[in-house]
Amino acid sequence: MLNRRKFVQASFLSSAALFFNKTIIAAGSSDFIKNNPIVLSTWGDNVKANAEAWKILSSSGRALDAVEAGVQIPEADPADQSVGYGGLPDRDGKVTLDACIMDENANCGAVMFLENIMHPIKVARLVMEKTPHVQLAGEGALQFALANGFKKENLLTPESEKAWKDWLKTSNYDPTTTPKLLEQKNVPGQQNNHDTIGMIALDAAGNLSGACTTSGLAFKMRGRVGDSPIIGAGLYVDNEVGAATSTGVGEEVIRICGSHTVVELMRQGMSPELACKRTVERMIKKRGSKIKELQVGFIALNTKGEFGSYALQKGFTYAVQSKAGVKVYNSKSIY
Ligand code: SD4
Repeated sequence: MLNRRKFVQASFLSSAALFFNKTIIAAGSSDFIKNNPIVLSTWGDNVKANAEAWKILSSSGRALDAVEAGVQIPEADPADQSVGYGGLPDRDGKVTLDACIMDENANCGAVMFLENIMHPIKVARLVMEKTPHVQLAGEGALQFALANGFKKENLLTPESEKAWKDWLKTSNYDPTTTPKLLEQKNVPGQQNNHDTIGMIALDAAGNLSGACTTSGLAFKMRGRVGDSPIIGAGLYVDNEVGAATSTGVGEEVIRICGSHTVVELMRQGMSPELACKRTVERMIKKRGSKIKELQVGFIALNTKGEFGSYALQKGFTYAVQSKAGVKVYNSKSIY
């Protein structure tokens, strides 16, 4: 039987839930409001990817299926020159892809330095589900994909080939020239670029998952692998705490196990935004002026559906979709 106090508490929670369009989850003796389902992705342009994930999340589907489906939108989009088909190539003119996926039970899979496969995230999921391993790289990853029915495709679009040929004129490799930074610096011709997608989601059942996929830094050395396919660096999920993912110069994220660090700071009680901020501050503490010109951004989500972000530089945006609707946020930043 509900006593009056509990009843008043319960009716407040119901009306608050109606008002905020959120779900009440009974958690033992105390009730709390849980903002689920919800999905967020690095970069505002990825509202389209979130919308794909939302189709699954809003019909009580699994976060794992949602993130896998969502990130395939930029993977297949030739206009997105940072992910999948149409991605800017390495300095030898080859598009090489990195991706990883992680579920609520710490199952995870990744592919890196993979060529000619449109949807590396699907291969990463198969690595997770069909092999005893977590990561497959290069030729081995390609063989595994082909053995599982994937078809080889040319991922270098005429636009990306032209960008590479333009770059060859100077061959000046500078990791600060990621598309978003060029956009911030108003370099002509780069305004419509998107960036690596990291997507994290909490489903109606209260489970978290994440996916991250990229063509990596443009004109990188052949064989270079960034943070995006590395569990703990570009993505981390712990169903007891939360999930985090990153974008930007992967070398800097790897050095501090970025996404894992964000999750561990949330475990200590920090909000998602504060955990991202402390992680970015740690990078600065370790690297100081060496990273002053670089961009790195983190987004994070906890088990209650609270979310936040932080970046090194201005200009990092992220997209969120929940029952409350679709929104793009400008991240706070250090510089
Ligand atoms: C990488 N983190 O390969 C990726 C690239 C990226 O914005 O996110 N660019 O290092």
